[in-house]
Amino acid sequence: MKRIITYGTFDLIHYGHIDFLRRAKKLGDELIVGLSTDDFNQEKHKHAIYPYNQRKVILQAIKYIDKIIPEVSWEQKVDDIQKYGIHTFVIGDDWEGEFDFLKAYCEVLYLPRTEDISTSMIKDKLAKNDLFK
Ligand code: C2G
Repeated sequence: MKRIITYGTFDLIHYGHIDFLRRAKKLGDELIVGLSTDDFNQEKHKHAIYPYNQRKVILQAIKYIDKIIPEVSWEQKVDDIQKYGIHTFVIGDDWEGEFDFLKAYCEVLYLPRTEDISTSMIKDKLAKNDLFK
């Protein structure tokens, strides 16, 4: 049983998130997602539109995800890797190198982000009301 773990806010879920999760799941048999809590988002200086419980309901509907745990701190990853017997930690390459310290505990992979889509882009388009230009 090859367990994969990743972490994120996954706000205003979009196809870039979905394709990341599809590729992450392909790395093993089970994918665990550490979903950033609203408090932890504040630490990440991120303001999610959807609160944690709504983001969790959305992730629960995604077939690639087998388990969702709350991400409450930067420090929990090592404990999670040991607690869940994780084989691979994976995250988008916007984080390239940031989690290499986890190589002492499991494989660490950075996957290419999907181009031209992001939650902040969606927010900007909505704010400027130029959704279809
Ligand atoms: N992602 C992607 N392509 C995009 C947008 C996002 O592949 N166009 C990936 C990111 O690289 C990340 C995941 O989708 O691996 C979730 O993205 P965010 O919710 O923005 O994650 P982030 O806030 O960076 O949280 O401890 C780690 C942090 O919690 C990561």
